[in-house]
Amino acid sequence: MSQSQISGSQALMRAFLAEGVETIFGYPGGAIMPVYDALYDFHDKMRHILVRHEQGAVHAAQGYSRVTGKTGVVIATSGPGATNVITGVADAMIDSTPMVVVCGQVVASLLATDAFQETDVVGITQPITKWSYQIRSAAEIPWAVARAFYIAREGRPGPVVLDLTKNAQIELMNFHYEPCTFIRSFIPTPPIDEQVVSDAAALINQAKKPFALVGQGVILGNAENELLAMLEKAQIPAAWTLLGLSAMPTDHPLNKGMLGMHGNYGCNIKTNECDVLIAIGMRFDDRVTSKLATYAKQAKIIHFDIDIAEINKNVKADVAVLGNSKETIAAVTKQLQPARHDEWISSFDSYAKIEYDEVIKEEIDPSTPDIKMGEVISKVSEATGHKAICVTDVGQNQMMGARYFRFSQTRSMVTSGGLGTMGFGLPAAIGAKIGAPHRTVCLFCGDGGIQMTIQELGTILQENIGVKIIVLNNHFLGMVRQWQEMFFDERYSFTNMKNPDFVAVAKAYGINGKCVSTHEELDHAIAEMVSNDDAYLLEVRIEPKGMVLPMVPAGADITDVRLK
Ligand SMILES: Cc1ncc(C[n+]2csc(CCOP(=O)(O)OP(=O)(O)O)c2C)c(N)n1
Repeated sequence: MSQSQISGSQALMRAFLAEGVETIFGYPGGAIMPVYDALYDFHDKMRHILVRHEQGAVHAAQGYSRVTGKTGVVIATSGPGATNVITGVADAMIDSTPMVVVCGQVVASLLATDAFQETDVVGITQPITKWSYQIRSAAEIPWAVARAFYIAREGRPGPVVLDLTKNAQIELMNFHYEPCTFIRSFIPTPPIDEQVVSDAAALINQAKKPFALVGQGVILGNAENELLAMLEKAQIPAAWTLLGLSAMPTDHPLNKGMLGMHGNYGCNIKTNECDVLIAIGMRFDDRVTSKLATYAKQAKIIHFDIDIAEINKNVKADVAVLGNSKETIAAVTKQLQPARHDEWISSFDSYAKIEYDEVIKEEIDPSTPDIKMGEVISKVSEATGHKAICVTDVGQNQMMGARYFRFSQTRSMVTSGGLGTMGFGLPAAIGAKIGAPHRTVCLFCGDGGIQMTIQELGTILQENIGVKIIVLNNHFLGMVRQWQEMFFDERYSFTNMKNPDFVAVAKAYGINGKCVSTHEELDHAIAEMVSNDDAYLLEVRIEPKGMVLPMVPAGADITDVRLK
């Protein structure tokens, strides 16, 4: 380590390099200019993506992190730059995405004077970060950055914000970097309790009707193989939360589909029929459980999680297996006896058939001239050999993406789960493509959501990022319209959209595209879209009043599945 003096900004760059940072998403401004000046000298070592809005930087970092498993890095200026990252930081917090966000701040001597572009960033971000810290001197930078990456990454991941005063960026300091490996009283990964492992295995060994509910914790713990080994050894059918999607291939015989409000019929019904419910790296979100008072009351509950705060939060666990999913799943599997539950597993089939006949068949292969969302998504998935990364925005497009895209490899679903942030999709797709440049990245978004961050087409133009943007244009804020139809007497209050010519907008940014409104045009355009690795915007005029079904109404029993 060099002992010669360098500026705080250079120290930040060297700390990033020490943490293995390869990509930074950011946007400059007055209070972060010394950092950008240092970045000028490091641009051949780290790629900086200049976004068009700081919210885009955070969502792009999320997309990057989701597909790579690495910690996303964002730089923004103080004041409005910092407040523009807030939505993304909150999104990363609720979806457990590791991220380090560095915001500029006014010089320390001006703090609390309402100086130009001063905001209380630590105050704003404390409830939505794992750690939020103001750095007031250059000497603190290596320590704070090391700690930031450690906290963001370890245990249940999440965002960290560093509020970096301008004087700290300029001051000289002796650089010495030591990665953080321990913080007193912070136990990111609880040690495995062997007794609990035995208790969990005993419950599963006795089960006649075991059912696994799989969440993102499996992906975050890189435990996909361990999960598969467990499910196969004891022949346990499994279903997925929105963020757990893609942890196991869609066509695996034990994969029974998605849980929750727009999940698969059988998965929701069987939740209240299983005798042992094995929740792995999921947090019993209300979109998954619906009414807690009637949720899986007949079952013994085993809850695997790395975060003790999730245990008994919504659903009381009979056995709580704390620890890293890779290790806990493997430990329990070792004590499992090989088993078969053929009748139980095939009992999902009749529900799958009803759902197929009443919902899926018409959705993916419509008998009417109108294009349907499910049709578009299943055709795009097919055209990519089910190997692409599916990024969604929020709304009907999100639920349809989750239902109809098929997955053959992990880390292939990127979506805003807990926060449900419209505008997430386009920048997240950019980050996903940067993280996985050799994979096809398909974004499905609504005509509403794309307009929340549409300026990121400029980032695609500047960085030449080959994302496939599929705008499912129903001229409505579709999901809200669906609720108005079902629960508000069809009073369509401010949900219809008069839209721009999306293809012309894309063209203005140098992106090729097409607008289609028939099934045949759709087929041709999809083939053209996937024929090369360039960016492409496909606007699909779909039926205006499509519905995402099945649906469990908010707050109803999880078995109250509406097929129409
Ligand atoms: C930032 C933000 N504002 C509002 C909402 C509420 N909301 C959820 S879905 C939705 C409609 C989305 O419409 P569109 O983007 O056209 O997609 P569609 O549902 O038609 O697929 C709205 C307004 C939200 N989730 N996020």
